[in-house]
Parts: sequence; C-alpha cells; structure tokens
Amino acid sequence: MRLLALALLAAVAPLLAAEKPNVIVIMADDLGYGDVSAYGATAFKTPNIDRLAAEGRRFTSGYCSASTCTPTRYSFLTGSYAFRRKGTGIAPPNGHMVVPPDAVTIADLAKNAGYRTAVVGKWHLGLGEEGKGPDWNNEIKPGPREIGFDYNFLLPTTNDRVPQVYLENYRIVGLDPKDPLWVGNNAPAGDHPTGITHRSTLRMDWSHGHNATIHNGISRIGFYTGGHAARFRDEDLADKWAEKSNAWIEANRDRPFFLFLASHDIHVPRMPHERFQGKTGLGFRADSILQFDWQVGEIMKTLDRLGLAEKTLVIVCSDNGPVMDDGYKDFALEKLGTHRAGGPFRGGKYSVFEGGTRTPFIARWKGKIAPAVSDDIVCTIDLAASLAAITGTPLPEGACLDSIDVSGALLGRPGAKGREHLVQQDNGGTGNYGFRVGNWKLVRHDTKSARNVVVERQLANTPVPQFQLFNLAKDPGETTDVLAQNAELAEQLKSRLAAIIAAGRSR
Ligand code: NG6
Ligand code: CA
Repeated sequence: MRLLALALLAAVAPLLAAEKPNVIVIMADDLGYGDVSAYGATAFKTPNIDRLAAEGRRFTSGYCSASTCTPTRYSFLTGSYAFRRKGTGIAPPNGHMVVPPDAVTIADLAKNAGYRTAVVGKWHLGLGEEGKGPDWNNEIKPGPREIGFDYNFLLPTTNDRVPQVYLENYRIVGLDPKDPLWVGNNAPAGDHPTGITHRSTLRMDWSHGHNATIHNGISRIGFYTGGHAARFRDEDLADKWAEKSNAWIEANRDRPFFLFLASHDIHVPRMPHERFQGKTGLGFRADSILQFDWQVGEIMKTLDRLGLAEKTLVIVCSDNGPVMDDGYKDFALEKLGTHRAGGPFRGGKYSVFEGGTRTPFIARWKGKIAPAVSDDIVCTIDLAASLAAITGTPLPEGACLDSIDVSGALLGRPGAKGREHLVQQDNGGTGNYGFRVGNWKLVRHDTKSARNVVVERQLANTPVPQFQLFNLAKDPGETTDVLAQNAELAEQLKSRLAAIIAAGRSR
C-alpha cells in the first residue's frame, strides 16, 4: 500500500512541480521604458535582459502602479492601490513599516502555496512599529518576516537615505555593540560633518536635498552615527544582491520558491562598481543600467547551472519611470546624448503620464511561455493575484483589492487578455492620477500649478489643466489633449475613476 502510494506520488510529483514554478521578480529602481536595448535603447546594450525578452514575453504595456518607489512596492506586495492607504508615500529613514502585518501579501500567497520566500535588495517600506520605527541596535520588527518572507537581506530604505547597512532577518549585519547605530532627522551635534559643512570633500556633489550625513564620500538624506563596522560601500551593493540571491536560490533549489530581488540600480546615488564605471560613456546612470543587466545575468546563470530555467517564472520590471537629476550632480542629463530613458513616453518618475509608470516588463518561463511581444496591459500590482492563480492557491475575498489575475496574459495563453483598465498614481496624497482604459488615457491633476510644475519638470515648467484626455493608440507620447473633442467619453472616464477610488477596491 505504502509502496503504491509512493509510486503514485512519484508519478504525480513532477506534474505538480511543473505546475508550480519557482517565481523570481527582479525589480529595478527608476529604470525607464527606453533604458534597455530590448525596448529600443541603442546607446548601450543590455544583453542579459535582451536574452530574457527574446526567450519570453515582452510587454509593451507593462506598468508599475506608481511613479515613486514606496507606493509601487506597497502595491506589488499587497495587491492593493497605495492611494487607498495613507502613509504609503516615499518612506523616510526612520519610517515605520507601511505594510500592515495583517495584510495578505504576495509572499503570504506564495507561502500558502507551499513556497519558501525571500526578499533581497532595497526595501524602502519602513520597519518597526508605528510611532516607533526601527530599533536599529536590537531586533527590528515588524518587517518582511511579519508579512510572509522567510528570509530577508536588505538595504533598509533607499541608498540616498541613511543608514548604509544591511538588514538580515531581524538584525543589522556586523553591528558592533560598542559602536551603536543612531539614525535621526537632525544633526546629532553642532560639529557633525555634513554635505553642507564638508561639501568640498564630497566624491559626488549634491544638487538638491542629500546634504546631511556623509558616508563613503557621499552625503545623504538624514543623519547617522555609529555602526561603522556594519557600513557598506555603495559600489558593492549589486554584487551583494547577486551573491545573496544566488546563495538562497541554491539552498532552496529542491522546493518551490518565491524570490523578490529588489535591485537598487539605477537609483541615486548612482555609484556602480568600479568595473562598470565609464563603460557606457554616458555617465554613471547608464553604467548602473549595465550593472543591473549584469545582476539579471547572474541570476540566469544560476538558474541554468541548477537546471531551474524551465521550472522558474522570471519577471523583470521597474518600480517607476526614469529621472535624470534626482539630487546628485552625476550629469545624467548632460551625458544623455540621444538616449531616451522614457522611450516614446511623456513624463517620468513623479509623473502620472505614461513615462512615470510604463516600464520594461518581461516574463520568461522557458518551455512554458512562447517567445512573443504582447500589448496586453499588465501591472506589478497584478502579480499577487496572478501568482495565486498560477500556483493554485486561493485568493481571500478581502485581500489584494486591486490585483487582477493576468496569468493568462503573462503566460501567453491563447485568447487570454490583460487588464481592461489601470489606475496610475504618483507618490500619493496629491489627487493626481492616470487612468488608462483600453487605449484611452485620462490624466487628472487635482493639485494646482505649483505641484504641476514639479510633475512636469522633466519637460517644460508649464502648469497642466485638471483633466486631459489622450488617445494612446495614435498619441503614445500624450502630446495632444483631445478632451474637448471627446467630452462625453471624458465624463464617463472621470466618473469611472472616481467610482474606483470611492469603491475601495477594483477586483
Ligand atoms: C525624493 C528625493 C529623491 C529620491 C526620492 C525617492 C529629494 C530632493 N528628493 O524625496 O532623491 O530619494 O525621494 O525615490 O530629497 S524613490 O525611487 O525611492 O521613490
Ligand atoms: Ca524608484
């Protein structure tokens, strides 16, 4: 009897394994639609991403849900639009965790499906309890482990914010108790060296903000002291993400696993490893893209070496669109040449125009996904419901309120479609939205001209009207507002957007 059961199990197991792929989501930071050669970049090449695109499904309407980091990551993890929850904007150095521990996350869903789960890279979703924030010298919780991740190896915020240390599970790595880490919003002492007082000593000058504590010759947002033995070099981040991801994949090679690899490239301060510096001739922004591409390649090599390429769904995406000067004088704009980071799209980071959220989006599962280019609308917010569908785990009714199962579109199932509509937001709290329905795009800017100048700063410093309508099929660059000619349609879209916001869910 037992033998028969074992034999049956042995026969079924490969089937189950084939149906339950490992899932790796590699999210770049501030990588624009036009920043990789598979999406039209010609000034440099991204061979590893291009290979993934050639072997998988490359989406031309792939999105992240917001045009800044924290809200996109919040939405990716929770499957809910970030504008539904206060306090999900760009997280400060001492910010508390913005994902409530009782939320059902993509990591929880993976765990329910029997997966091992990990997050490696940039977190930037806050840590610790509300009202307290991270307790840097002790156990730091709640954090990723409270929302479904078995393992984490992280940069706590974003690297232009303090502190430059790694968080492995609950602890800062290599912290010497005799040199405690202190993080704050104000200078700890009158003589604390900053980017203002010691500006001439900096390796990379700041252009706005980023003028507080100096580490590795770069001044940051926020102040810190101590933890010297734990501090990393900016140049080594990408190597560390690749090392930790590969080790975790290898350790979990025999079970289904879910890995969220959140690279810091190509966020400021752009300080790629010495071996990438100067490689493109377009400055450190483009050099950092080569470094990101290298990381993707390292993960692919590991999958190939372990024979996992045909058992693993790999998604490559970004957390928001491109930005040139984001606070440091790295001359990204001056050295740009003919490169167009946003591809054909208008706007970029901080914007609700397409360039803010329409980003590279590639799905590869060797042997399962037929190589193709798809214009289906898919978004990082959909990965939760799609993972639940692919792994056959139920999605609780009250969870992942805006996550749509687009697994058919991701896998290229015949007849399957992506989303019908998508709400895009900026950092939140502004009332600025993009609303795409089919090929129509309603742009809503509730904030007045001052804010609009910020939104538009990558183009011209001109205010924009509250509502605009674009036909993306004819005008992907959102250059011609056709609201007046389509007044009735515009009214319908306005009410539909308002209804989705008011309903508290769209799934
Ligand atoms: C902004 C920072 C910018 C960047 C951004 C977050 C200033 C003037 N600007 O407030 O440099 O850190 O926050 O970027 O400080 S994100 O990709 O993590 O959302
Ligand atoms: Ca970002």
